[in-house]
Amino acid sequence: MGCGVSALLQERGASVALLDHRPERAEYLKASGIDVHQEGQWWKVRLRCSAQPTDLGTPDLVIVLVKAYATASAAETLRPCVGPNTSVLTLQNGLGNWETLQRVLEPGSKRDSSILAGTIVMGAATEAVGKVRISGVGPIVLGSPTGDHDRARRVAEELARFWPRVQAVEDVEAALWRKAIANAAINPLTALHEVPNGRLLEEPDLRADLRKLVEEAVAVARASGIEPFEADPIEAVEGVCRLTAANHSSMFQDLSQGRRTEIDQINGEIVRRGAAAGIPTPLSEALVAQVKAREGRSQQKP
Ligand code: KPL
Repeated sequence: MGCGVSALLQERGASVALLDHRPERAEYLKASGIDVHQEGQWWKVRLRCSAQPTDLGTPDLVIVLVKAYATASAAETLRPCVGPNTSVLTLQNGLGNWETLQRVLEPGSKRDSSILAGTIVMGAATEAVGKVRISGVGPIVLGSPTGDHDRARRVAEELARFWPRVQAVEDVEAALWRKAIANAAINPLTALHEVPNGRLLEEPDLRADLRKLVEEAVAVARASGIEPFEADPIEAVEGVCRLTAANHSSMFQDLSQGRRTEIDQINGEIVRRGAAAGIPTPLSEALVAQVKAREGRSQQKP
């Protein structure tokens, strides 16, 4: 996602610098650029890239797209890039990312934080280092979880110059939960059964589990004071499956390639928050255990 989003923003005229924690990969991307496959064609984007945050100055906007288990260490790494006029926007999967960024980057601050949060829907798969296939670019929805709505609107306006659809919302927590609920239902099932997202609608057993996972997660959201969906939540998540039918979810890709998954930051968060609110989440809990067991069996790559 980091390579894909950087490449698309740079191609559309933004001045992008990519911060990659792996020095050898940063060097490679700097020298070779990013190859993007989109709508049947490969094209190349060259951009600034470094593993040294001090090489990259203090931009107007830092977008965080690392895996959700790496948010705290990414925040430590990117600290030198955060100047007085910098906003930091997480578009990661999972719950708890903006809180982690705020804890590391602005300890003690509660309101009008420079940390923004949002969601992005984009099908992206890494074919090799610096080679990314993009299969659909959806909107970015963002907002200020601490109430700095002017900042969120300014950033959304600026980002909309380079991204097809950007929406600033005041209730960003609902948007984060909507995405987390879709991920909590789609990702572990597709990863464990090794199917593309659309198959969850075709197999009756998988569809029943999908619905159960949505119900569990929505109950936890409601217990946390969030009403994530205006209409039917199950219909909404099934809509994501339809929209991304041919996609292999990020968790499917991670598990099948022996990488650590975001299960703890997606379903794990829902289980923990459910337990704190007295809401049972048995299916999510079972899938956390199954995904972790599979992670443990495959060779771990960071
Ligand atoms: O965000 C996704 C992911 O794979 O992580 C979805 C929306 C499920 C698309 O595949």
